[in-house]
Amino acid sequence: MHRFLLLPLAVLVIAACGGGSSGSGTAGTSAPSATTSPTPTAQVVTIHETEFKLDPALVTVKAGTITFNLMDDGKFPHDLHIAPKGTTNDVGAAQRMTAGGMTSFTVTLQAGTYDMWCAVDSHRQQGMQGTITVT
Ligand SMILES: [Cu+2]
Repeated sequence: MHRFLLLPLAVLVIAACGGGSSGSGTAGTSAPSATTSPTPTAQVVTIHETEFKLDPALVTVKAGTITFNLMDDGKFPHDLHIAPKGTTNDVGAAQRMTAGGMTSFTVTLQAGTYDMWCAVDSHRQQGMQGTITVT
């Protein structure tokens, strides 16, 4: 009965050097300017917002970079959000406008169907929503 147990001592020295990786915060950089494929034409979509609808409510564009020009033709503040259909995962959003104001934002969309809506108060439920079809 010669139990001979060797217990190798594994000494793990974990040198944790702090700092270094500072996680970049939320989205903020909206300039993926490294695309080499030439964009044929810059697409611009103008949407008029009133109480309570988007005009036009149906937009069709080609995949790529699209600039949305928004005009608040109503009496209330309005904005615009874009997300893949059925979700609220914004891929683009505009600042809130005041009555009579305008704003614009640029978004890159892949082929698919997207919802767009005004996120002010319950404007979406009141009709300020539409569909973007990207081909
Ligand atoms: Cu609105």
